[in-house]
Amino acid sequence: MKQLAERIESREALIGVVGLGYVGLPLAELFARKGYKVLGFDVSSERAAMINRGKNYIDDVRDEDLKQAVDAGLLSATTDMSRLAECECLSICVPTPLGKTKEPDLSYIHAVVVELKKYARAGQLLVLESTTYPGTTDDEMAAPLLAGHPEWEIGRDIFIAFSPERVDPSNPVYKTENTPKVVGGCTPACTELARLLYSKVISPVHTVSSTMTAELVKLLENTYRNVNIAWANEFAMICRKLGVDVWEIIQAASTKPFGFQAFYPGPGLGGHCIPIDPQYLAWKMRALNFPSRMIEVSDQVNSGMPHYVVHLVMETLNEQAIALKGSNIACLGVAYKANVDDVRESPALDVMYELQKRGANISFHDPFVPSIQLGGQTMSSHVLTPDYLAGSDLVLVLTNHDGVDYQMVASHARQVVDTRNAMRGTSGGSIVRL
Ligand code: SAJ
Repeated sequence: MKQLAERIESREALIGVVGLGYVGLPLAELFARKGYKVLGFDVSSERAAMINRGKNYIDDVRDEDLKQAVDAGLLSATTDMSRLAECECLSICVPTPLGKTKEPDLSYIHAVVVELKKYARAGQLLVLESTTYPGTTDDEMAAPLLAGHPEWEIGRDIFIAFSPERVDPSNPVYKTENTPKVVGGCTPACTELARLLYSKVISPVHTVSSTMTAELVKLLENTYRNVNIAWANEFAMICRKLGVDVWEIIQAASTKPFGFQAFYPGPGLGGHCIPIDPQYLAWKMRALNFPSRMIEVSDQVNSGMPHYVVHLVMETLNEQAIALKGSNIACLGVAYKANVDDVRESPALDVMYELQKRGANISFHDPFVPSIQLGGQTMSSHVLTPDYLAGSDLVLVLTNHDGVDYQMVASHARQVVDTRNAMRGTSGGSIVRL
C-alpha cells in the first residue's frame, strides 16, 4: 500500500480507465490534465483509435484538452485488456443498463471482471464507478477476484473500492473535477487509497465506511430525483383535473427559500440514469422480499407519462375537430432532456411512436439530434421554418432545448401542446400546456 500511495502522490502511478463513455473519458482526460499517464480501455476499437488520434467524441470533454493530453503522451487508449496488468490504479466506468424485464444487466461489469481475473495483479487499486445495486462491488468484483487468488487479502495485496460517478451531462457548472466525489472501500486501507487517488484530481473527496454505503449514496441521489419527478408528474395531472396551472404553482412554491426543490412535469423520464438506477435497488429489495413501494409507484407514474401526453394531444386535436389519425404532428425536441444530443430512454420517442401507431404523420425538429429511428424507419430533423410549423395540425414540444425560436412557434403553429413549459414568455398562439 505504501508504495502505491507514494506513486499516486508523486503522480507516477499509471492510471487505467475502463469504459471511455460519458463517465470514463472525462475522468481519463482529467487525470491526464493533472499530470498522470493514463491508459484508457474500451471494447470499441473505433473509440480507441479516435482517442489515439486526439479526436474527442464526448461533449463534456473539451476537444483541445483531449488533443493536448494525447499529444503530450499522457493519454492513450487500447482494446487490449491484457494491458490492465500495467496499470497501478483502475477506474471502471462501464454501462449498467436494464434488461427487457427491468432486471439489472451486469454483463459489462462481468466482462471486465473476467479480464481482471486474468490480468489483475497484487498491489493494484480497483475502483468501480458504474451505478449498481448494493453489494455488487463485494459480490461481483472482489469475491471472484479472491476466488482466483486465494493467496490475496483485500486491503493488503489488492485494494478495491466503489466511487459513484456523478456526471450530469451538459451541466455548464459541474464537471468531473468540481463535483464532490464519494469513495468507500472494502477495507479502511482501500478507502484511504481511493481517497488519495481521487483527491489528486477532484475536490472535495468524501469517504464512507464501506462499498455498499458508497453504492447506496448514488442510488439515494438518483431515486430522490426519480420519486420527485414522479410527484411533479402526478401533481400536473391533479392540476389539470382541477383546472389550474401547474407551472404557475411550481413557480410560486419555488419562492420558498428552504425545504423545497422544484421538479417539473414532463413527457416522461429519460436518460440512462434516473429511470434505470432506482430499478437496480428495487430489484435487490424484491430479492430480499422487501419491495420498495416508492420506487415501484414512481416508475408507474413516470412510465405512464408518454401515454398521458398522447391522450392530451388527442383531446387537443379533438377540440379542433381533427382526428389524430391522418393528422400532421411536428414534434419539437427528441433528446431525453434539454441541450443534449442523447435520445437513450427518451420519453419523446415513446410519445412519437404511440402517436405514429395511432395513425398520425410524425415529423420532428431537434437542433441537437440530426436523425432518429422510429418504428423501424430513419427520420431526419426538419429545419424549423414558419411553413413547417403552419403546415402541421399540431406542434408538440417534447424537449425544451435552448436556442429554439419559441416565439416563431407561437406565431406560426396552428396549435401547440407544450409538455415542458418551453413556450413561457411567448405571446399569441394557441397553447395547451401539460
Ligand atoms: N426530468 C423531469 N423533470 C425534472 C427533472 C428532470 O421530467 O424536474 C427528466 C429529464 O427531462 C430527463 C430525466 O428526467 O428526461 C433525467 O433528468 P436529469 O436532470 O436527472 O438528468 P440526467 O439523467 O442526465 O443526469 C442525472 C444527474 N442530474 C442532476 O443531478 C441534475 C444526476 O442525477 C446524476 O449525476 C446523473 O443523472 C447520473 O449519472 O446518475
